[in-house]
Amino acid sequence: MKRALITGVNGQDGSYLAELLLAKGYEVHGMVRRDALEDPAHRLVNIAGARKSIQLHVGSLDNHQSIHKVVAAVRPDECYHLASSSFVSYSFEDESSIVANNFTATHALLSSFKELVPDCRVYFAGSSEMFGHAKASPQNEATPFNPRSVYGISKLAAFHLARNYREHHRMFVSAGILYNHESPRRGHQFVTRKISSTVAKIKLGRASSLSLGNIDARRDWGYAPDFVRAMHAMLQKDSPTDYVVATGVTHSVKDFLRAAFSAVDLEYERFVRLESAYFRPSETVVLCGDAALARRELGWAPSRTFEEIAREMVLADLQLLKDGG
Ligand code: G4F
Repeated sequence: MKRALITGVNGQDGSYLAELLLAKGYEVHGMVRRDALEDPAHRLVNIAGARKSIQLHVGSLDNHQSIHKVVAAVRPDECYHLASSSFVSYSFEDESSIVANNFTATHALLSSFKELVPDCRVYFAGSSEMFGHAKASPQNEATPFNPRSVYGISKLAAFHLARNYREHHRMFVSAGILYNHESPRRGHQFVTRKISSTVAKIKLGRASSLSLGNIDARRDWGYAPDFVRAMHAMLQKDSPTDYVVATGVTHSVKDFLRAAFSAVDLEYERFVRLESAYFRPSETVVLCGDAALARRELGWAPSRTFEEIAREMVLADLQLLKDGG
Protein backbone atom coordinates (compact mmCIF):
# COMPACT_ATOMS: atom_id res chain seq x y z
CA MET A 1 0.00 0.00 0.00
CA LYS A 2 1.43 3.37 -1.03
CA ARG A 3 1.44 6.19 1.50
CA ALA A 4 0.72 9.75 0.41
CA LEU A 5 0.98 13.07 2.21
CA ILE A 6 -1.15 15.98 0.98
CA THR A 7 -0.48 19.49 2.25
CA GLY A 8 -3.66 21.55 2.00
CA VAL A 9 -5.77 18.39 2.11
CA ASN A 10 -8.86 20.35 3.15
CA GLY A 11 -8.76 22.65 0.13
CA GLN A 12 -10.60 22.10 -3.15
CA ASP A 13 -7.79 20.16 -4.84
CA GLY A 14 -6.57 18.41 -1.70
CA SER A 15 -10.00 16.98 -0.95
CA TYR A 16 -10.55 15.62 -4.48
CA LEU A 17 -7.03 14.24 -4.55
CA ALA A 18 -7.50 12.52 -1.17
CA GLU A 19 -10.66 10.83 -2.50
CA LEU A 20 -8.86 9.75 -5.69
CA LEU A 21 -5.92 8.28 -3.74
CA LEU A 22 -8.18 6.51 -1.24
CA ALA A 23 -10.09 4.96 -4.15
CA LYS A 24 -6.74 3.74 -5.52
CA GLY A 25 -5.94 2.06 -2.19
CA TYR A 26 -3.43 4.60 -0.79
CA GLU A 27 -2.91 5.30 2.87
CA VAL A 28 -3.66 9.03 2.88
CA HIS A 29 -2.20 11.56 5.33
CA GLY A 30 -3.06 15.24 5.30
CA MET A 31 -1.41 18.29 6.82
CA VAL A 32 -3.81 20.87 8.26
CA ARG A 33 -3.51 23.88 10.51
CA ARG A 34 -4.45 23.48 14.16
CA ASP A 35 -7.32 25.96 13.83
CA ALA A 36 -8.87 23.74 11.14
CA LEU A 37 -9.04 20.87 13.61
CA GLU A 38 -10.67 23.20 16.11
CA ASP A 39 -13.39 24.24 13.64
CA PRO A 40 -13.98 21.12 11.54
CA ALA A 41 -17.56 22.04 10.57
CA HIS A 42 -16.24 24.94 8.50
CA ARG A 43 -12.59 24.29 7.87
CA LEU A 44 -12.74 20.57 7.09
CA VAL A 45 -16.02 20.61 5.18
CA ASN A 46 -14.40 19.51 1.89
CA ILE A 47 -13.08 16.31 3.45
CA ALA A 48 -16.14 15.63 5.62
CA GLY A 49 -16.99 12.52 3.59
CA ALA A 50 -13.48 11.06 3.68
CA ARG A 51 -12.28 12.36 7.02
CA LYS A 52 -12.34 9.03 8.85
CA SER A 53 -10.08 7.54 6.19
CA ILE A 54 -7.52 10.37 6.21
CA GLN A 55 -4.88 10.62 8.92
CA LEU A 56 -4.56 14.29 9.78
CA HIS A 57 -1.39 15.94 11.10
CA VAL A 58 -1.03 19.45 12.47
CA GLY A 59 1.35 21.60 10.49
CA SER A 60 1.42 25.04 9.05
CA LEU A 61 3.28 26.79 6.26
CA ASP A 62 4.59 29.44 8.63
CA ASN A 63 6.00 26.90 11.08
CA HIS A 64 8.86 25.07 9.38
CA GLN A 65 9.51 22.86 12.36
CA SER A 66 5.96 21.56 12.08
CA ILE A 67 6.50 20.73 8.39
CA HIS A 68 9.69 18.85 9.27
CA LYS A 69 7.87 16.91 11.99
CA VAL A 70 5.02 15.91 9.68
CA VAL A 71 7.45 14.67 7.02
CA ALA A 72 9.38 12.71 9.68
CA ALA A 73 6.19 11.19 11.10
CA VAL A 74 4.58 10.18 7.79
CA ARG A 75 7.61 9.30 5.61
CA PRO A 76 5.40 9.06 2.53
CA ASP A 77 6.07 7.49 -0.86
CA GLU A 78 4.40 10.47 -2.55
CA CYS A 79 3.82 14.03 -1.37
CA TYR A 80 1.44 16.47 -3.04
CA HIS A 81 2.33 19.99 -1.95
CA LEU A 82 -0.89 21.91 -2.53
CA ALA A 83 -1.02 24.25 0.47
CA SER A 84 -0.29 27.85 -0.49
CA SER A 85 -1.69 31.34 -0.58
CA SER A 86 -3.79 30.85 -3.69
CA PHE A 87 -5.69 34.10 -4.09
CA VAL A 88 -4.03 36.32 -6.70
CA SER A 89 -3.82 39.50 -4.70
CA TYR A 90 -2.12 42.62 -5.92
CA SER A 91 -2.19 44.29 -2.53
CA PHE A 92 1.05 45.26 -0.83
CA GLU A 93 -0.03 44.11 2.63
CA ASP A 94 -0.26 40.52 1.44
CA GLU A 95 3.11 40.32 -0.27
CA SER A 96 5.30 39.02 2.54
CA SER A 97 2.86 36.28 3.57
CA ILE A 98 2.41 35.21 -0.08
CA VAL A 99 6.19 34.90 -0.49
CA ALA A 100 6.54 33.11 2.85
CA ASN A 101 3.70 30.65 2.22
CA ASN A 102 4.45 29.92 -1.42
CA PHE A 103 8.22 30.05 -1.58
CA THR A 104 9.82 29.76 1.86
CA ALA A 105 7.47 27.02 3.03
CA THR A 106 8.09 25.05 -0.18
CA HIS A 107 11.78 25.29 0.61
CA ALA A 108 11.13 23.98 4.13
CA LEU A 109 9.20 21.03 2.72
CA LEU A 110 11.72 20.13 0.01
CA SER A 111 14.67 20.41 2.35
CA SER A 112 12.89 18.19 4.90
CA PHE A 113 12.36 15.57 2.21
CA LYS A 114 15.99 15.82 1.08
CA GLU A 115 17.14 15.17 4.63
CA LEU A 116 14.54 12.62 5.76
CA VAL A 117 12.93 10.86 2.77
CA PRO A 118 14.93 11.66 -0.38
CA ASP A 119 13.19 8.92 -2.37
CA CYS A 120 9.73 10.40 -1.86
CA ARG A 121 8.10 11.59 -5.10
CA VAL A 122 7.00 15.19 -4.70
CA TYR A 123 4.37 17.12 -6.67
CA PHE A 124 4.56 20.92 -6.63
CA ALA A 125 1.51 23.00 -7.57
CA GLY A 126 2.68 25.64 -10.01
CA SER A 127 0.32 28.08 -11.71
CA SER A 128 -0.47 29.69 -15.06
CA GLU A 129 0.14 32.98 -13.24
CA MET A 130 3.85 32.17 -13.66
CA PHE A 131 3.41 33.01 -17.36
CA GLY A 132 1.84 36.38 -16.49
CA HIS A 133 2.30 38.74 -19.43
CA ALA A 134 3.02 35.77 -21.64
CA LYS A 135 4.86 36.36 -24.87
CA ALA A 136 3.05 33.54 -26.70
CA SER A 137 -0.38 31.93 -26.72
CA PRO A 138 -1.27 29.21 -25.98
CA GLN A 139 1.47 28.60 -23.43
CA ASN A 140 3.28 25.28 -23.05
CA GLU A 141 6.21 24.02 -20.97
CA ALA A 142 8.69 25.89 -23.21
CA THR A 143 7.00 29.31 -23.01
CA PRO A 144 9.12 31.87 -21.12
CA PHE A 145 7.76 32.92 -17.74
CA ASN A 146 6.90 36.57 -17.14
CA PRO A 147 4.83 36.82 -13.94
CA ARG A 148 2.71 39.93 -13.32
CA SER A 149 1.82 39.52 -9.63
CA VAL A 150 3.60 38.76 -6.38
CA TYR A 151 1.59 35.55 -6.36
CA GLY A 152 2.98 34.56 -9.79
CA ILE A 153 6.50 35.51 -8.73
CA SER A 154 6.28 33.48 -5.52
CA LYS A 155 5.04 30.42 -7.44
CA LEU A 156 7.75 30.82 -10.07
CA ALA A 157 10.48 31.09 -7.43
CA ALA A 158 9.21 27.89 -5.80
CA PHE A 159 8.96 26.23 -9.22
CA HIS A 160 12.66 26.97 -9.83
CA LEU A 161 13.44 25.61 -6.40
CA ALA A 162 11.54 22.40 -7.21
CA ARG A 163 13.53 22.06 -10.45
CA ASN A 164 16.74 22.66 -8.53
CA TYR A 165 15.94 19.80 -6.14
CA ARG A 166 15.22 17.60 -9.15
CA GLU A 167 18.32 18.50 -11.12
CA HIS A 168 20.92 18.98 -8.40
CA HIS A 169 19.71 16.72 -5.62
CA ARG A 170 18.35 14.05 -7.99
CA MET A 171 14.98 14.00 -6.26
CA PHE A 172 11.75 13.01 -8.04
CA VAL A 173 10.01 16.40 -8.08
CA SER A 174 7.39 17.22 -10.73
CA ALA A 175 5.40 20.42 -11.09
CA GLY A 176 2.01 21.02 -12.62
CA ILE A 177 1.54 24.40 -14.29
CA LEU A 178 -2.15 24.52 -13.60
CA TYR A 179 -4.66 26.88 -15.15
CA ASN A 180 -7.85 27.85 -13.32
CA HIS A 181 -9.84 24.87 -12.12
CA GLU A 182 -13.20 25.04 -10.45
CA SER A 183 -15.81 22.87 -8.73
CA PRO A 184 -18.50 23.08 -6.06
CA ARG A 185 -15.63 23.02 -3.51
CA ARG A 186 -13.96 26.17 -4.88
CA GLY A 187 -13.31 28.87 -2.26
CA HIS A 188 -15.86 31.70 -2.17
CA GLN A 189 -13.21 34.35 -2.90
CA PHE A 190 -12.78 33.08 -6.47
CA VAL A 191 -15.06 34.48 -9.15
CA THR A 192 -16.79 31.25 -10.25
CA ARG A 193 -17.87 30.30 -6.73
CA LYS A 194 -18.79 33.87 -5.93
CA ILE A 195 -21.09 33.72 -8.94
CA SER A 196 -22.53 30.23 -8.37
CA SER A 197 -23.28 30.85 -4.69
CA THR A 198 -24.90 34.22 -5.39
CA VAL A 199 -26.95 32.82 -8.29
CA ALA A 200 -28.28 30.16 -5.91
CA LYS A 201 -29.15 32.86 -3.33
CA ILE A 202 -30.87 34.98 -5.97
CA LYS A 203 -32.89 31.98 -7.16
CA LEU A 204 -34.08 31.35 -3.60
CA GLY A 205 -34.84 35.05 -3.00
CA ARG A 206 -31.98 35.48 -0.50
CA ALA A 207 -29.98 37.98 -2.58
CA SER A 208 -30.97 40.52 -5.18
CA SER A 209 -27.72 41.46 -6.91
CA LEU A 210 -24.15 40.38 -7.59
CA SER A 211 -21.20 42.83 -7.55
CA LEU A 212 -18.21 41.98 -9.74
CA GLY A 213 -15.12 43.49 -11.31
CA ASN A 214 -14.02 42.98 -14.90
CA ILE A 215 -16.55 40.61 -16.45
CA ASP A 216 -14.75 40.71 -19.80
CA ALA A 217 -11.69 39.07 -18.19
CA ARG A 218 -10.98 35.68 -19.75
CA ARG A 219 -9.60 32.52 -18.22
CA ASP A 220 -8.87 28.94 -19.27
CA TRP A 221 -11.24 27.27 -16.81
CA GLY A 222 -11.20 23.52 -16.15
CA TYR A 223 -12.69 21.06 -13.67
CA ALA A 224 -10.77 20.48 -10.42
CA PRO A 225 -11.37 16.68 -10.19
CA ASP A 226 -9.81 16.37 -13.66
CA PHE A 227 -6.78 18.35 -12.58
CA VAL A 228 -6.03 16.16 -9.55
CA ARG A 229 -5.95 13.13 -11.88
CA ALA A 230 -3.11 14.85 -13.72
CA MET A 231 -1.22 15.45 -10.46
CA HIS A 232 -1.37 11.77 -9.57
CA ALA A 233 -0.38 10.68 -13.09
CA MET A 234 2.72 12.91 -12.96
CA LEU A 235 4.08 11.02 -9.96
CA GLN A 236 3.54 7.63 -11.63
CA LYS A 237 5.92 8.37 -14.52
CA ASP A 238 9.39 6.80 -14.76
CA SER A 239 11.06 10.19 -14.51
CA PRO A 240 10.00 13.59 -13.17
CA THR A 241 9.15 16.59 -15.32
CA ASP A 242 6.74 19.54 -15.48
CA TYR A 243 3.38 19.64 -17.24
CA VAL A 244 0.91 22.33 -18.29
CA VAL A 245 -2.62 21.28 -17.29
CA ALA A 246 -5.33 23.27 -19.04
CA THR A 247 -8.34 22.91 -21.31
CA GLY A 248 -6.93 25.07 -24.12
CA VAL A 249 -10.19 27.04 -24.35
CA THR A 250 -10.82 30.44 -22.79
CA HIS A 251 -14.11 31.97 -21.67
CA SER A 252 -14.99 35.32 -20.14
CA VAL A 253 -16.48 35.94 -16.71
CA LYS A 254 -19.53 37.04 -18.69
CA ASP A 255 -19.71 33.58 -20.30
CA PHE A 256 -19.66 32.04 -16.83
CA LEU A 257 -22.42 34.42 -15.74
CA ARG A 258 -24.55 33.38 -18.73
CA ALA A 259 -24.04 29.68 -18.04
CA ALA A 260 -24.60 30.00 -14.27
CA PHE A 261 -27.75 32.12 -14.49
CA SER A 262 -29.21 30.01 -17.29
CA ALA A 263 -28.87 26.93 -15.05
CA VAL A 264 -31.72 28.44 -12.99
CA ASP A 265 -33.53 30.07 -15.93
CA LEU A 266 -32.46 33.64 -15.15
CA GLU A 267 -30.61 36.30 -17.14
CA TYR A 268 -27.51 37.78 -15.55
CA GLU A 269 -28.05 41.32 -16.93
CA ARG A 270 -30.84 41.96 -14.41
CA PHE A 271 -28.66 41.22 -11.37
CA VAL A 272 -25.01 42.08 -12.04
CA ARG A 273 -23.45 45.36 -10.88
CA LEU A 274 -19.87 46.39 -11.63
CA GLU A 275 -17.84 47.62 -8.69
CA SER A 276 -14.43 49.26 -9.03
CA ALA A 277 -13.15 47.53 -5.86
CA TYR A 278 -13.21 44.19 -7.70
CA PHE A 279 -11.28 45.34 -10.75
CA ARG A 280 -7.61 44.35 -10.94
CA PRO A 281 -4.67 46.00 -12.66
CA SER A 282 -2.42 44.14 -15.13
CA GLU A 283 -4.99 41.87 -16.74
CA THR A 284 -4.50 42.71 -20.38
CA VAL A 285 -3.00 39.37 -21.44
CA VAL A 286 -5.27 36.34 -21.70
CA LEU A 287 -3.69 33.09 -20.52
CA CYS A 288 -4.56 29.91 -22.40
CA GLY A 289 -2.76 26.60 -21.85
CA ASP A 290 -1.53 23.98 -24.29
CA ALA A 291 -1.69 20.64 -22.45
CA ALA A 292 -0.43 18.55 -25.38
CA LEU A 293 2.41 17.06 -23.30
CA ALA A 294 0.02 16.00 -20.52
CA ARG A 295 -2.33 14.49 -23.11
CA ARG A 296 0.51 12.59 -24.75
CA GLU A 297 2.51 11.44 -21.73
CA LEU A 298 -0.16 11.22 -19.02
CA GLY A 299 -3.14 10.29 -21.19
CA TRP A 300 -4.88 13.26 -19.59
CA ALA A 301 -8.00 14.92 -20.99
CA PRO A 302 -10.70 17.12 -19.47
CA SER A 303 -14.00 15.36 -18.75
CA ARG A 304 -16.38 18.35 -18.40
CA THR A 305 -17.32 21.31 -20.54
CA PHE A 306 -17.31 24.85 -19.21
CA GLU A 307 -21.13 24.94 -19.20
CA GLU A 308 -21.33 21.64 -17.31
CA ILE A 309 -18.96 22.97 -14.64
CA ALA A 310 -21.00 26.17 -14.18
CA ARG A 311 -24.24 24.21 -13.96
CA GLU A 312 -22.83 21.69 -11.48
CA MET A 313 -21.58 24.51 -9.25
CA VAL A 314 -24.90 26.36 -9.23
CA LEU A 315 -26.93 23.21 -8.55
CA ALA A 316 -24.56 22.23 -5.72
CA ASP A 317 -24.88 25.69 -4.15
CA LEU A 318 -28.66 25.54 -4.43
CA GLN A 319 -28.64 22.19 -2.66
CA LEU A 320 -26.29 23.53 0.02
CA LEU A 321 -28.68 26.42 0.75
CA LYS A 322 -31.68 24.12 0.80
CA ASP A 323 -29.83 21.87 3.27
CA GLY A 324 -29.24 24.89 5.50
CA GLY A 325 -25.59 25.53 4.55
O1 G4F B 1 -11.37 33.51 -9.77
P1 G4F B 1 -10.22 34.43 -9.73
O2 G4F B 1 -9.99 35.16 -8.47
O3 G4F B 1 -8.97 33.54 -10.14
P2 G4F B 1 -7.49 33.91 -10.64
O4 G4F B 1 -7.07 35.24 -10.17
O5 G4F B 1 -7.42 33.67 -12.10
O6 G4F B 1 -6.60 32.84 -9.85
C1 G4F B 1 -6.88 31.46 -9.78
O7 G4F B 1 -6.32 30.80 -10.88
C2 G4F B 1 -4.88 30.86 -10.97
C3 G4F B 1 -4.44 30.09 -12.19
O8 G4F B 1 -4.70 28.73 -12.02
C4 G4F B 1 -4.27 30.30 -9.70
F1 G4F B 1 -2.93 30.41 -9.79
C5 G4F B 1 -4.79 31.01 -8.50
O9 G4F B 1 -4.30 30.40 -7.32
C6 G4F B 1 -6.32 30.94 -8.48
O10 G4F B 1 -6.70 29.59 -8.33
O11 G4F B 1 -10.35 35.52 -10.91
C7 G4F B 1 -10.66 35.14 -12.22
C8 G4F B 1 -10.99 36.37 -13.03
C9 G4F B 1 -9.98 37.50 -12.90
O12 G4F B 1 -9.71 38.00 -14.19
C10 G4F B 1 -10.69 38.57 -12.08
O13 G4F B 1 -10.29 39.90 -12.41
O14 G4F B 1 -12.23 36.93 -12.60
C11 G4F B 1 -12.11 38.33 -12.56
N1 G4F B 1 -13.11 38.88 -11.64
C12 G4F B 1 -14.10 39.75 -11.98
N2 G4F B 1 -14.83 40.07 -10.91
C13 G4F B 1 -13.20 38.62 -10.33
C14 G4F B 1 -14.29 39.38 -9.85
N3 G4F B 1 -12.47 37.82 -9.51
C15 G4F B 1 -12.85 37.73 -8.22
N4 G4F B 1 -12.16 36.90 -7.41
N5 G4F B 1 -13.90 38.47 -7.71
C16 G4F B 1 -14.66 39.31 -8.50
O15 G4F B 1 -15.60 39.95 -8.03
